[in-house]
Amino acid sequence: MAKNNKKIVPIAIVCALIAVAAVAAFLLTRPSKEKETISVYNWGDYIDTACLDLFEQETGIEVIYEVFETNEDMYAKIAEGGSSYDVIIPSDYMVERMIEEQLLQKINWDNIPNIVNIDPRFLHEDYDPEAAYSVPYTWGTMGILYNTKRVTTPPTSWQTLLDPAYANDMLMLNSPRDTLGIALVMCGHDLNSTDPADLEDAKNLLLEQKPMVLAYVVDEVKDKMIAGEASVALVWSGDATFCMDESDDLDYVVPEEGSNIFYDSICIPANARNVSGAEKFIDFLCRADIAAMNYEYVGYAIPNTAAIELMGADEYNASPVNNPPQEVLDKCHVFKYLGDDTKLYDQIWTEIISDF
Ligand code: N2P
Repeated sequence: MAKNNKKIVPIAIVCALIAVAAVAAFLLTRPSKEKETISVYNWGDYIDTACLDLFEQETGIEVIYEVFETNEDMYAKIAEGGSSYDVIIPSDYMVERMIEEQLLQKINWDNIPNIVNIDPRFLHEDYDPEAAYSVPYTWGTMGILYNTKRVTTPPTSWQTLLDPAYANDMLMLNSPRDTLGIALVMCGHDLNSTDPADLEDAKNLLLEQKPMVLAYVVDEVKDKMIAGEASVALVWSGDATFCMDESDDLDYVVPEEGSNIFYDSICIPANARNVSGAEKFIDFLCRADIAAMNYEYVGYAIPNTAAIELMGADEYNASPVNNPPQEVLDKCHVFKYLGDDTKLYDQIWTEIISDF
């Protein structure tokens, strides 16, 4: 017996080791049960988060969601390379830059059947002439949001933002391209100017304005204007719509000197990890019911004809903020990517907001 037992123990150990190895091999080679995810990088307040929940429920794909405040912040994060997103939403000039720098990938339209819902006049814009890299999401203008109780004569000019009557009562956008673009227009220059003399004028104008600025803000502009903390603000039209829905004391104007018109688009970065998940999400956002739900929450004008029809085109078109008259649109221009001259803008902007 004792002799036999001596043999049985090593056999048992060998069997146990084989079993452990088999279980380990099974665990390592079986298909992963990990949840599929996509990672989305969007502007603040730029989606109805209920849409994210719905997407997760419908597809089982979990959305990892992060926000940015400006194109420049988003670009810096992507260009730096340490991060990987599957879906991003840059504006026109930033789409142009990112295509040029090969930071985006072409979209496989076969996988975005709901693209038929997008009004074709929003495709083939100059920033993506072959309509290869971007799916139109929203669009809008820049203008002045003002409190009608305190600004009793409706403003017509950008000069309102230099009026000492609103000293410490005005909000400006903490966004280099937008704010310098409008300053260029206020000086009578092209909003895409790269002429150092024009930019010097714009800089001086913003430095002159600076002591009168209550704050340079982005998403906080909405709460502040709704709460009546300032009388006038430089805003994007969709934020104006959002605020005007919340307060009867607010109105919006695109000044007569002209302004910027922007197109924000959904793109897939070159280094995306889950392209098929990204395509599903983009197609979901282009669905009429989802685009309509998103519009009701976000407030920005949409290029989705099917969603507009679903909500009622007459009501949608009745908003002069999101459906500006042609004479207003004729005076609005799209920002272009300015190549190396972007550095000049960045330098000036740093000078303006430093020591505020
Ligand atoms: C929403 C940001 C809108 C982006 N908070 C304007 N291009």
